[in-house]
Amino acid sequence: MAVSKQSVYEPLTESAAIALAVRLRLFPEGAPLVCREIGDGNLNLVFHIVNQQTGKGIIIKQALPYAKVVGESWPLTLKRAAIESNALRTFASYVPEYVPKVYYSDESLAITVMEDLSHLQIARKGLIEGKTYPLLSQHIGEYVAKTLFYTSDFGMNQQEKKQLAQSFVNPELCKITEDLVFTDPFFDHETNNFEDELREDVKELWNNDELHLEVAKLKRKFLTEGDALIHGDLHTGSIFASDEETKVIDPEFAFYGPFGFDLGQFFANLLLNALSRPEQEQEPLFAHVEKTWEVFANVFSDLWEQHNVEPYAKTPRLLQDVLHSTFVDAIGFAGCEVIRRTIGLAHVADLDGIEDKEERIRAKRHALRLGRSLILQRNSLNDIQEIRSLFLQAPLA
Ligand code: SR1
Ligand code: MG
Repeated sequence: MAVSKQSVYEPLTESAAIALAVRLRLFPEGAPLVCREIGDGNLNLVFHIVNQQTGKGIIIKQALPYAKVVGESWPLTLKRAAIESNALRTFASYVPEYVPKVYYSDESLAITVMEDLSHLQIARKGLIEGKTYPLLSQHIGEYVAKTLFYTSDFGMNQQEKKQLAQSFVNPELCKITEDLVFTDPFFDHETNNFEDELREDVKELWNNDELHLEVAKLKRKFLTEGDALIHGDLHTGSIFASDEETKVIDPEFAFYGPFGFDLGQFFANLLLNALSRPEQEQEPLFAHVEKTWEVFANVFSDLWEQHNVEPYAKTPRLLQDVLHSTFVDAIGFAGCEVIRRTIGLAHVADLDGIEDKEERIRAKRHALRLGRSLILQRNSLNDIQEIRSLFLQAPLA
């Protein structure tokens, strides 16, 4: 459907969202429609419109001109809605089974109209309830491998890649990650938010020069390495799942970034969930971290062998070198994500939802030590299974 250029931005209400769906003829004429705003993320409005006769629905997602999590004092570009719909369409060309269908988008209204995934559940919520999603790592490993490979200099025409990268320049959303993931948590910054009981542990991070050096190196990679079109915010709240299906949503942070970033964020959020569980229930999370990496490495390697457009593709050890640096970076990025979700501006319900305060503080202290170990020891890990040992040793680190 064509993108309208005349619309003037205004935040939708539930009735305006229904009127828009009717105007776009997304439902049969006269269908009894109901709408609810269901957005529970940090940034956007999300309208769920359902035809009461058939039960069929759609989602209208609209960007607000500010960050909802903070309020109107934090203005935020509406262009992120176009980045999101374009990223969904681009990813759909490689992994249609793992992204929602986009029916319509309007850059001026900052909306994306897409497939209703309400038969699935946000993976973070399900994991908190103790679900394990047996296919999650198989699906995410494949999703990441294909989206990274096919949008990189190895998988697509290298001139076209530069053009694609240009259309995903996303400075404002990248700045959020640069600040909230890589900078603020490592300094005494006003955006940080943590319990008083953690102050001594947090101060240790603020005063640790070795840690600062390693986070600075990771931040530099995020700032400068344009390997592939990455999702940019691949935490478990950006994934809808069931035991059979997985859909990755919300790529408004998409841009050309480092290969390891999406994997790192996903690993971190699995580990954050493990931190919130009793020891005997952590196994499925470790297994997901390991399987995601194994599937990623296998699928990426197959694509490399079969579809590589780079003349140096067959050079001995090049693939191993790319996989190794992706692995090391992913572990480091995971460490930054674990720390920022514990003491930074945007927390996760996995940890904040631990009701018993003592237990919560213990889990958060564990998280800080795990994050630090992931960052500092990333270069000496030999394989993905060693994340388990880091996790188990972290309380003593
Ligand atoms: C102000 S936005 C806070 C966080 O929410 C998004 O999902 C990103 O993770 C961002 O860092
Ligand atoms: Mg999001």
